[in-house]
Amino acid sequence: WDTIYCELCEKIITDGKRVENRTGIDTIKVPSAHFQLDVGKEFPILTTKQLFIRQAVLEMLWIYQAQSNDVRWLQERNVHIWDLWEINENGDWCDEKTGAVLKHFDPSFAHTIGTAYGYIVKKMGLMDKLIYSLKNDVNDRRRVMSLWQDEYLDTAVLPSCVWSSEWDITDGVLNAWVHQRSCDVPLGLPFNVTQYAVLLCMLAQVCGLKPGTIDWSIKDAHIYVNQIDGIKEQIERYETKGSLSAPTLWLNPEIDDFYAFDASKDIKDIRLENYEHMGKIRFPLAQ
Ligand code: THF
Repeated sequence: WDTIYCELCEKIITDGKRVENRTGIDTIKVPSAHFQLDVGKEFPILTTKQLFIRQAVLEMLWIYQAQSNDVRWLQERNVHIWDLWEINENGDWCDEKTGAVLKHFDPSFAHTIGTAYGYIVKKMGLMDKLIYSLKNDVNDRRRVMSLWQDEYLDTAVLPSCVWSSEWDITDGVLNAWVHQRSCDVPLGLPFNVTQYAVLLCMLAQVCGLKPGTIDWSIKDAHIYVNQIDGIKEQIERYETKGSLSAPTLWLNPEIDDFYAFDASKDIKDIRLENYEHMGKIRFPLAQ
């Protein structure tokens, strides 16, 4: 996964076009990127930088298990990656630096990110439908989980970036196809890939399947211009040291209900074993 990742970064830096966007910090972007990972063979997590697995897994559980849009759920667990998109008491979403109101929402959305991610999963009953199909309709070809629901886009602070996943069973193996409309390659993508790999393994375990492949499709893969130095450092690490051997994911084997995996601060039913990495790289986050 480090190889695929660093090659994508390299491609963005060499072929990418510099563009403006809503955040005010330019990106260099390529319009599309695709790759496939075999989670059954090797657990995908970057080793050329430290990936914060606890935060990544909790964000995934927030969306798919708790099915929440409440940022306090994350904050209570010491995860602060959504703080910049929290609607305040007055219903306002504000610019982190100037305090200017970027968008106003109904105050009933206070402390949430509005109608995106976990809100949609819950509203549409997406997770229950998926699990039912995985357990009861092995040959189903309609397992599309779409977080992109037109009537809910206006009331979302940020419409879901990873917005769809499709789930395939072939010969007892569970495979996923994930689609991302906009991809912050330094910060978002390493989290997202590892999260979906964990989700795939959890679903495989509770549905009596083996974990298989993840195909990942990105539209607009970008690096913010203030992240380029960090990415060059990461590519340099890869070129001089290669990558380290992948860790293994441990899931508590006694759990056979997706909703029973512990989602407290220390996620004790989900653990990485032997995770070696080359240390943190700090990347700025564009609001
Ligand atoms: N906005 C932007 N500009 N990029 C994103 O990746 C992004 N997300 C979520 C919503 N809006 C986004 C937020 N996800 C980190 C990771 C994921 C995030 C936001 C922030 C982050 O800062 N990670 C650091 C360290 C975290 C820590 O120290 O705990 C890292 O080094 O990985 C797309 O999902």
